[in-house]
Amino acid sequence: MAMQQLVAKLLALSVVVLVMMSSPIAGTASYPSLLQVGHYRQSCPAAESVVRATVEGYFSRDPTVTAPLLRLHFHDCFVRGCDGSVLLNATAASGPAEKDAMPNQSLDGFYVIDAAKAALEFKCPGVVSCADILALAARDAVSLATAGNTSGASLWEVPTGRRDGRVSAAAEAVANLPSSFADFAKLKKQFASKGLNVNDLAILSGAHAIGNSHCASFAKRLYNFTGHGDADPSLDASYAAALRASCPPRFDNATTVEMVPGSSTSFDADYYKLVASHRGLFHSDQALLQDQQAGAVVYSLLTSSKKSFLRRFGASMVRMGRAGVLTGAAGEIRHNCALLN
Ligand code: HEM
Ligand SMILES: *[C@@H]1O[C@H](CO)[C@@H](O)[C@H](O)[C@H]1NC(C)=O
Ligand SMILES: *[C@@H]1O[C@H](CO)[C@@H](O)[C@H](O)[C@H]1NC(C)=O
Ligand SMILES: *[C@@H]1O[C@H](CO)[C@@H](O)[C@H](O)[C@H]1NC(C)=O
Ligand SMILES: *[C@@H]1O[C@H](CO)[C@@H](O)[C@H](O)[C@H]1NC(C)=O
Ligand SMILES: CC(=O)N[C@H]1CO[C@H](CO)[C@@H](O)[C@@H]1O
Repeated sequence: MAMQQLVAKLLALSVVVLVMMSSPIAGTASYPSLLQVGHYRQSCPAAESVVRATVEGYFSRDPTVTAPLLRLHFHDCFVRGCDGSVLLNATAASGPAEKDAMPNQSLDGFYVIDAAKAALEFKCPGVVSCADILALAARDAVSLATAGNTSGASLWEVPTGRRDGRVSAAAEAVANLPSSFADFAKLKKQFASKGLNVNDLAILSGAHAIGNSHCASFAKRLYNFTGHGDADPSLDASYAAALRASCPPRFDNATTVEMVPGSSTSFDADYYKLVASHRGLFHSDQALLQDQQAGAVVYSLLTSSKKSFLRRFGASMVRMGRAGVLTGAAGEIRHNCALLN
């Protein structure tokens, strides 16, 4: 009898210990992980393959689709957490939405998310969140853009289970999205506020290996950096001259340049070669060299394998994807990513 009581007590105690171990510890900087890989395994087994097939369909016709999809997830996560708020349209009641804000001027790829959502609403209505579709589409698009990875393998696993937010405000996008003219200290602070460290900042900046930029995002560096008709001293002089040729003083608003000349649709670590040679397109890219730790990441990526860069990029993307997520009963699962239910 006494033995049985002891066993029962020990069992009860171990349950308590297990519960304590699995609950997030207050006061640590780590974010509670309520997302999990395979969240839709029971509720919508086709969720990931539908997103993948949708992205593949667009990618096979136009490989430039990767960059906007990757950037959309970033802009989603940095404003109110990864809650799909970047996808919401403004309404008379809400006022201007995130996508109406200046930093969002050049966002694209919404049609891919909408297509994936429509396919998923057909298969499993009301189950898969827009926020998760953004995270999955970013992963799939980057995987497809990895030259030499035609096997179609996914580069990293995406924890899912995000729910969609019900608020989207232009002013919050302006306040939370980093400026391309920011210095290191400001970038570090903005990333830290999303639970991301200096390593994440340096690795995620590698997203600028793909895509394009409008002249307006860096023209000040070429002509009037400090307001005295000067160029940004952190920009290589001959590269500045080449950029001035693409973006003359009265540039056309629609003109874009490749982030990485000649390689803007292939995802690799070439971006770091540019930064190391003072040819990062934005002041914020070049600002990585203002910090010893971030600079060390830049230099380490000049010699490390592409495989190792991709592994590190995936790990930082997973951390970014946890920022401020809504889970459990919070938020909703939108039926149309642009509209509240
Ligand atoms: C470190 C702070 C960052 C700043 C200041 C920044 C700023 C910018 C700016 C100004 C553009 C060009 C927009 C335009 O003029 O068309 C751009 C493009 C882009 N950004 Fe960033 N970004 C940052 C971090 C990131 C991160 C973390 C990601 C993703 C993980 C990302 C992904 C992209 C992509 C893929 C493009 C190209 C978009 C396209 O071609 O459509 N950026 N970024
Ligand atoms: C959201 O806004 C965009 C751009 O104005 C528009 O093309 C789209 O049809 C809108 N979506 C919905 C569901 O109203
Ligand atoms: C292709 O993707 C797999 C992950 O599924 C990765 O292990 C491999 O290194 C990638 N290949 C290249 C060349 O990047
Ligand atoms: C350069 O910047 C200064 C200060 O912001 C501004 O007054 C001046 O008009 C600018 N010059 C040009 C050519 O844009
Ligand atoms: C370019 O954009 C600026 C700022 O948004 C605007 O004031 C200007 O009218 C635009 N120029 C053209 C030619 O569209
Ligand atoms: C994609 C999108 O909605 N872009 C908008 C970003 O904000 C500017 C205004 O600052 C709008 O003109 C764009 O339509």
